[in-house]
Amino acid sequence: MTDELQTASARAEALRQALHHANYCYYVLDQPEIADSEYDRMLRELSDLETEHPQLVTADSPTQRIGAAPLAAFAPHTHRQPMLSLGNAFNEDELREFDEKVKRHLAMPPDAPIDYVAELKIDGLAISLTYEHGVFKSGATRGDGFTGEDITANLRTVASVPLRLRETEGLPHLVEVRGEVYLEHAEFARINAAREAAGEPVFANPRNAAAGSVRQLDSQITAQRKLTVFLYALGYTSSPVARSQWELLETLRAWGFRTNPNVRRCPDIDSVIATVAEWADKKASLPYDIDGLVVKVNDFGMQQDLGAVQRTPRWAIAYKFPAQQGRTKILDIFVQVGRTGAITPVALVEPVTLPPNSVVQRATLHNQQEIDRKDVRVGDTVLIQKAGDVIPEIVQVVLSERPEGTLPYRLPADCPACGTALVRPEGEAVTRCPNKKGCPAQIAQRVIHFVSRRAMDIQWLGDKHVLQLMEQGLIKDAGDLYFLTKDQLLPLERMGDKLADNILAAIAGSKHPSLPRLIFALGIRLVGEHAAEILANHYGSLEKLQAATVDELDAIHGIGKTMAESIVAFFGQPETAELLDKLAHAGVAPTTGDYAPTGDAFAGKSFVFTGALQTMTRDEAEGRVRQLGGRASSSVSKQTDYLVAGENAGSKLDKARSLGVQVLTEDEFRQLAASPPDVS
Ligand code: 0OX
Repeated sequence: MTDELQTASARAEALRQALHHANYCYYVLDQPEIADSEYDRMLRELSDLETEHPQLVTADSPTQRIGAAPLAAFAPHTHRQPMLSLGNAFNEDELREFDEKVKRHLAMPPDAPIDYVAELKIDGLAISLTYEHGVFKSGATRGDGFTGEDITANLRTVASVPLRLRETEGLPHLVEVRGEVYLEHAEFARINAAREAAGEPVFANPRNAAAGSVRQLDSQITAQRKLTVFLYALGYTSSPVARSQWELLETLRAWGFRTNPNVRRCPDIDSVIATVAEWADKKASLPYDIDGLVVKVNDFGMQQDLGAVQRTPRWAIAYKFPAQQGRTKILDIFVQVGRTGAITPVALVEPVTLPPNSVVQRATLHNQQEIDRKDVRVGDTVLIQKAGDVIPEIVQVVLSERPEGTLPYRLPADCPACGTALVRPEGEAVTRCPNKKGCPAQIAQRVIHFVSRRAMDIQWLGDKHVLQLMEQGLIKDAGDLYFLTKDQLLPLERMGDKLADNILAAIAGSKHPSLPRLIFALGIRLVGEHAAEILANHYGSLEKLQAATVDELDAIHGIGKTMAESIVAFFGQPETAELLDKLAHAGVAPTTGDYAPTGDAFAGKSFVFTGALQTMTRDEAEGRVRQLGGRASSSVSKQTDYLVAGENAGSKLDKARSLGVQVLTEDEFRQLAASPPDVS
């Protein structure tokens, strides 16, 4: 090893340790010790070192959380020790019965107290994490308890999954740790808002969203969702770890795992029942969903004696809260076509009031897989549930009340709006209408999206107007809006002289949106407002974005392969060219603002930024370079013209100096970018 490499290697290890510790303080202890900016700076320095010396990348490096290349399918993962499932108790009596059985089995007197641990039952997805010599090796779903799916790449992106355990005495060299991956309410709402904006079907509840996120073949998508984990059990261990559940939770915490703080040691079943009653009221104040409590016999010796029946332990039980459910009947099932062609089946039900006071008439059925899983049929009596402000969903069919002659429901083979054969790409849950160009439902939804407040914000023009304009053949895409005349508007229903004027003025007034709004308004599949912002910052103009390749887009932080492919496919469609042509002819052009190129003073010049900038983000600085016609690159080479060194610049600065690259301070860069000299 050269001296330089040795220094870099030591520095990388110091950075990894500091980052692991910062992560532990933030996610496990909930007591951050350093500022986010300091964390970002260290992560960037480590990433720079690894770019320069790829041999320094380790599996447990905090830089490895960003997501890997998409998979074709999940590999099976056999659990070293099967994952258990829980029996249920629905009321106090059933909890007491459980307590009595425990004592009978242990040959204890009926009035002897048992020491229990009561944990919240997190409504997420059960996972198993395997660590070898303290390093995260693999992560899997439960599957059938024996074999699950290998979701290592996805779990690696979850910030609260430790990539390396804290050094503690007695850490087994091989250990499986079990827990739950879930989404907090705020993140669930953010994901759904973004999906709605990007033309994707929304998730019905946080659990489905967590499952959909963790079972993603593209881990870069998982990385964009802030999933969280709580750990609560062990699978296989190469050496014994604890003598009780209480001790185990303490040990897991010491190893660096996040455990739920709302856990209580209950000296007898009365104390368990009091705890359960307490949480029935308090659960609404939690930032995540729980569907009950898990009650466990604390002592591992007793657990061993009690054993399990068909993978269901006798030493634990899930107490389930009564859900806010109602019974109703399915009157019909129809499908909605989204603007990206996604087909969502929706059940029309007999109106039913769910406590406290919401009347439900429709429930999402998600997709064909979900319909098959629950075997929902028209005519069925069903249990329907609405949690918080999420979309109501069908929990299960009451089979005993199924009338004769019902048939399994199958999504139509053809699009109800245009008759085109629907497709479902292998491995995907969503069925789509592929007729992007001609499907009136998709086109109408695209125009409605284009007009909407967060896109081009064309006021006065309602969804019903858009549908009428389409039906009458007055518009074929959003571009046609700019060529409408008052005479064409006046005959529409719910139209008047003043309204027609207002609409035309609103359309004309929308011609100069910001670039992110325009990109968002185009309705590219998977591109929501946030991605539109990133793309606008990166490319500075629609023309440059249009010319981007999949590899180039994929390399942008926050974009990812799947979105990159969707963007390139969008600009490759003839109907996109037609739309952009119409928009250009109508004079629709983004405001010059912060995005469009404003000069060519940096033309042909290549910039690299390193270290922490103080007065702007790296994105902003790189955006400014592009605005002036230059290129921003991430690694220093002989081709680099300028290296801009922020605070604590590391190895790139040394390299730039050794190659004779001109080094600028942040201040000098600002001056150059504000009034660029003649760069000849
Ligand atoms: C939860 C949860 C689930 C694991 C092995 C037998 C008992 N959803 O929060 N399961 C368990 O324990 C099972 N504990 C939990 N807290």
